[in-house]
Amino acid sequence: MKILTEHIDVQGIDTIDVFRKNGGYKAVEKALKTMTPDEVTEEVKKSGIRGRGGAGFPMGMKWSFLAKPEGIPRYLVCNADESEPGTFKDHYLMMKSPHTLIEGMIVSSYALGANTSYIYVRGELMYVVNILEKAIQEAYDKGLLGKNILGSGYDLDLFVQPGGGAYICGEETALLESLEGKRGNPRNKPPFPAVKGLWQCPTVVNNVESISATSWIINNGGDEYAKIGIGRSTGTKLISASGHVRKPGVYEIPLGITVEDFIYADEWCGGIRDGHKLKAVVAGGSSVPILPAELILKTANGENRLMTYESLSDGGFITGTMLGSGGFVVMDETTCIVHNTLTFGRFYHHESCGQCSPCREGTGWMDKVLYRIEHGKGRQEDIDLLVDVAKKIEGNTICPLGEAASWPVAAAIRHFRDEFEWHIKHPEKATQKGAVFMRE
Ligand code: L3W
Ligand code: SF4
Repeated sequence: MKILTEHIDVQGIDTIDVFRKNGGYKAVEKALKTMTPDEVTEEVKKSGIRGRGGAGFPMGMKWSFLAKPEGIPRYLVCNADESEPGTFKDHYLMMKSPHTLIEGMIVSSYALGANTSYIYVRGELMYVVNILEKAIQEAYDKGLLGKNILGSGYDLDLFVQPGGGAYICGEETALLESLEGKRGNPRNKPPFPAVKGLWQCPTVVNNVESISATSWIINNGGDEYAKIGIGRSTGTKLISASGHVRKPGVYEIPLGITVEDFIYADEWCGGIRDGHKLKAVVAGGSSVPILPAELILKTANGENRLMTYESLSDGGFITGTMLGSGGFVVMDETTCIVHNTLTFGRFYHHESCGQCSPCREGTGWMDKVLYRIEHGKGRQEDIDLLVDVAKKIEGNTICPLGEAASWPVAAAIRHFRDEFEWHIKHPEKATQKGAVFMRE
């Protein structure tokens, strides 16, 4: 079942003519000519789709929170600042089929009553900015953007903004600050963007994948979308699979397949690379807790774990994790968990915006302590020190980056404590480069 990627390999799908020949822009015609904005919102609510950027917040509910004061403009902002380590699905979709996102932007902006919308693209992806700008020009030329779209009386201008080149600009309020031309520092919430967003006006911030799915929902109906998936995990999800699998790549899966199938079936990742076995998985991008092989395949009560929001988080952060942004990083037995934790920890230290002390100082502490463990200078008490610092960050910061930094460290120690101890007990094995130690 492919919703977003059905035509992704058709030659020329990045051009408007080929995109239209393959059914593109039908949702714009349907929504703008035959539906009211509220009817479009209703279909999105019925679909049950949850935000695909990482938090999984119900999209229709977010739209219904949008304040609509008289005479104040409203905005739709697409969060295309995809920077989460292990996550590269929005990049893939925009690069291969830019009109899929543009069509979703038109339908969604219409539903929200926005006449100006933005796509904020990760600054490093200038070639994607160029692809989108070319496609947007094509849409203007065909009367799908601009004044009186397809004679419907609805006007929309769509802009692409290259991002500020920092991971934190993907946090929705930092993104809005950056879009306003300021340093990308997250704002305190509430007020949520739905009430005070861009230029202090009501704003919806949605992920690329979420917005792109709205066209299929309008063409086929929210109820049809809700039939795909299981329970509150409806529809399909793009998963970026990387690491030690035989076939890394971006896959569109129906939510609800088993994790085991996703890793081992030929249709998806095709199993672990030859001669190796599964050790651990980071299922939803670097911000979510790592799980060892036995827990990623089965929940704590022995059931098959599914690729759904609920099943992956079953057991909370004791035996579970999160679907997050779908950055599925697979590690085999050659992976050193301490090295991996240090790599992620260093990333968050580098990317912390520095506004709140628990995150600014805590990520630095964790980086330093992890570095010394990895380099043969660790002390036994460092392991509990790391857990303590992680706990002190959690819940005490303005934005989720603090937690994103602390959860993976706490989870790595919870599930692989012996590996941290092994590093501390064997300083003689450290090398100048920071040895990648294996379990003996
Ligand atoms: C109005 C309310 N709106 C919540 C909105 C809120 C936001 C959405 C979800 O973090 C996570 C983070 C990363 N009235 C509302 C309301 N909203 N209550 O709902 O909000 P929230 O706070 O749950 O999450 P968030 O701030 O959006 C996102 C995790 O995702 N993550 C990050 C991935 C990074 C990428 C990337 O690079 N593309 O995806 C991965 O797991 O750690 O926990 O819109 O305004 N009462
Ligand atoms: Fe900045 Fe970290 Fe505070 Fe977020 S948690 S606002 S990244 S210092």
